[in-house]
Amino acid sequence: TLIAPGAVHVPDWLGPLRQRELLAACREWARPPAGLRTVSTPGGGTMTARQVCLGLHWYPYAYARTAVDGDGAPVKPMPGWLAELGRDAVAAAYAGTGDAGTGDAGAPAGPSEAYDIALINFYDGDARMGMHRDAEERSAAPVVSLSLGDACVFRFGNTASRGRPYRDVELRSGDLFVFGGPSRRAYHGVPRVLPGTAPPALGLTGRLNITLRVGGLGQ
Ligand code: MD5
Ligand code: FE
Repeated sequence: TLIAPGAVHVPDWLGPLRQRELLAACREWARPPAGLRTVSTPGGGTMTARQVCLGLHWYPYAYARTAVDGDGAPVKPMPGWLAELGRDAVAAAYAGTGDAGTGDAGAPAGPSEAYDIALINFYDGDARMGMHRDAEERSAAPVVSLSLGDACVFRFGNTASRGRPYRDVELRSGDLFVFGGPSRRAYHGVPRVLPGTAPPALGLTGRLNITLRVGGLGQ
């Protein structure tokens, strides 16, 4: 479903088996060193979603090679299979819009732009994420978002301000969302998680979101 130019929602893209595999991988990545951490914001607060990074470590508002605001360990590498999943996700999303990632659907990553960063956010029942833009990547390649566990209300906004107009979309376990083209720099957030909505067989309480990104930040 095309939500806005470049913004494509593909419900239920990951089947139950791939959801379970991805969750198992996230649980491994969440372990120390450079594992799951609470992110402090420059204003003195903390983010309610906890995070683990692969490839490069995000901290407000920059990337680093080590978990600078965690245990200082080198960030875990981005696995090749996850980079491929990012590329496949973009192809699948834009194929569904009928114009293969050109024009209104947004441009796919260039041939030399591999997905090299994964940010994994864990939301418990009362976690949320305020309206923000993702601007630390230098590449214009689409951001790939994969959701696991409890559903959430995802708020997709505009490029001018945090306020209206925005559109609320429910994201459920297994859903893919690709943000490319003009939507790459739109404001967005997660106003709430919907506790108790995870598929029972997955064995996850809370919500996990995996974003795959092209940094364009060099080696
Ligand atoms: C989430 N994560 O559900 C979201 C999914 C983050 C974050 O926002 O920064 O980790 S990614 C949503 C996204 C990325 C890039 C552009 C746009 C949305 N957008 O234009 O709406 O945990
Ligand atoms: Fe974001």
